[in-house]
Amino acid sequence: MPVHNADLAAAFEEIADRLEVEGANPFRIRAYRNAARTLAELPQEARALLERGDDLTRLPGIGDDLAGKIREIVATGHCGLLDRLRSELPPAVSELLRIPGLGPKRVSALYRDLEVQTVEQLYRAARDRRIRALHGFGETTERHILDAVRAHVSQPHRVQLAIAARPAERIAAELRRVPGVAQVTVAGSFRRMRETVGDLDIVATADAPDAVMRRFTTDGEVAEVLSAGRTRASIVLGSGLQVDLRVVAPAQYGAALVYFTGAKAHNIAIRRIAQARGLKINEYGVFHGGERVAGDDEDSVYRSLGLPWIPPELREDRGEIDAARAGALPQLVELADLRGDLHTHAGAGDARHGLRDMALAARAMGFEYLAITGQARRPGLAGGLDAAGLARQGEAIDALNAELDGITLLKGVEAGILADGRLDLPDAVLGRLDLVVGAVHDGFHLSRGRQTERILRAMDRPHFTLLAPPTGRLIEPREPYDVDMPRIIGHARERGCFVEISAHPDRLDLLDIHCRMAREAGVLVSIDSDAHAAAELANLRFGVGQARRGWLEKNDVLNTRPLAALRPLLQGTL
Ligand code: DGT
Ligand code: CA
Ligand code: CA
Repeated sequence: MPVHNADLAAAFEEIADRLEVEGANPFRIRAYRNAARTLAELPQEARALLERGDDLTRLPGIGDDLAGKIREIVATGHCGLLDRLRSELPPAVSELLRIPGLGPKRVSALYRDLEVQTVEQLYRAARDRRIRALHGFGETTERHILDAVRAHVSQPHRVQLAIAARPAERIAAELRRVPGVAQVTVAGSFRRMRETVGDLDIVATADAPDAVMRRFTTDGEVAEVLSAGRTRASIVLGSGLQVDLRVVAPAQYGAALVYFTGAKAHNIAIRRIAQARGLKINEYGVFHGGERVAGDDEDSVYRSLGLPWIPPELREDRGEIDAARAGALPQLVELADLRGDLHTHAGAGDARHGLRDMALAARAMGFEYLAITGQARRPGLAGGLDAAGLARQGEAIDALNAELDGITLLKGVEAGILADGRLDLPDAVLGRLDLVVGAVHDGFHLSRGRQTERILRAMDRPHFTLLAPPTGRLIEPREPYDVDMPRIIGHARERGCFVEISAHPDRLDLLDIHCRMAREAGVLVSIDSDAHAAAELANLRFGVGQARRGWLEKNDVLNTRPLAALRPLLQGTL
């Protein structure tokens, strides 16, 4: 197995962790951490550099000793020092160190005094109240450890975007109120609108950081302050979500924002461009020799690299830099471009609001139309719609449309795609509707071939309009079922039907790469909330984020069409 930079970086991080538990010299520990970082960011493989006979000590933070370790690992796949450290301390130390509140000192005390070697043993020690007696621990610490272990084992390590949005926006708003604070932005994967975030990264500007740091580390939801320096701090909220804050001078805002927005791969790519132009870029600015040439705002940073500003959702090093250079960045769709929502539930089944409430909420969002798409009746579903139920709902919709100005309700249904590709309502019933959303509700275990086939056959039904998230992905806990998306998108194009991004926080599919595929195939994507209550229409912004990550422009999105243009498109599928 060839050794990659990521393997080298992981080995050095583990060495640093273990040295820290052993109480080694802090400079030595830092040297390994810096080297890990250098390796992780290195554009070429260290292995290749060695093969070329390059001198690794020319890399930042790599001295003779570390260069020797890199050579050793590349040549043998092993590191003698790490092997020795592993034999001295339990293998699960690295995992113990990742539990909030457990620094190396505590991990080593727990190991020495209570023989705690694993997370499981840690849990039992805390539960049995053996930790409080240790020197330097106490009852409160023990309780925090117990909570942290529970959070560590029971929670997914990533948090859904919509869930993270609540603390993100609350904390940002509170920091903005601190006197002397000018700008506060939640950067990182949150700003890139990834469907889940590992932690939150906040960048704030202030001439003096003290007040904003204090406000941050004393936030009402803090369970643990992991670190608190002069300009940077990390906290863990009661929910287990970690939040990092970085306070910079107003003139460094742009550079810090670019850096902490990432993604890391994007940062590495733009650093390479900077190097080629004889510039140095970091979180403080862009420099030419000793002179600072950019960094006040993001625009100046990109301009100094000869690029236009790149929207955060595109910053994944997936072609955005070439597109920027060529002046070919997409004009990304915005929430304000949406004219309606084509997949919502009201007035039937598990919907929590009546048709009128939903219609008024949609109108208040500035929408022109709203499709009501209750679920068709099926075994095990309470309140599903049959032909008679749909007819009654159709009459109620006609009455509301006659009464309400400024919003038009469309008649739809969410039909289940059966195992053989039929839909769970007869064609004669579906034909009376404005649109039919097809969804897979069961049979997630089918093979990739059969799953794909059943969806293709369903799309062939005469009244099929819009395919609800065909990956059936629930971010947690259900794994995606395997389908052949290129085939499905190709078929949608032949058939003239559409695919959906569900803005529902649990779903957020299509995946961004499939959005891009749909765009390239000319298949329109509908961004829908799947709302079961009026307030859930607000989730559409996360669907728009997903569309933007998939490079979609206004014209690529079905429900940016005004009603007059939408109707013939829907008709075309009936
Ligand atoms: P997450 O938290 O896993 O959802 O993903 P991010 O992208 O928020 O990653 P995070 O929180 O580790 O770091 C925030 C940003 O900081 C990241 O997007 C880019 C930047 N960053 C972090 N570590 C490095 C690094 O080692 N090198 C470079 N160039 N940038 C980094
Ligand atoms: Ca993050
Ligand atoms: Ca972070």
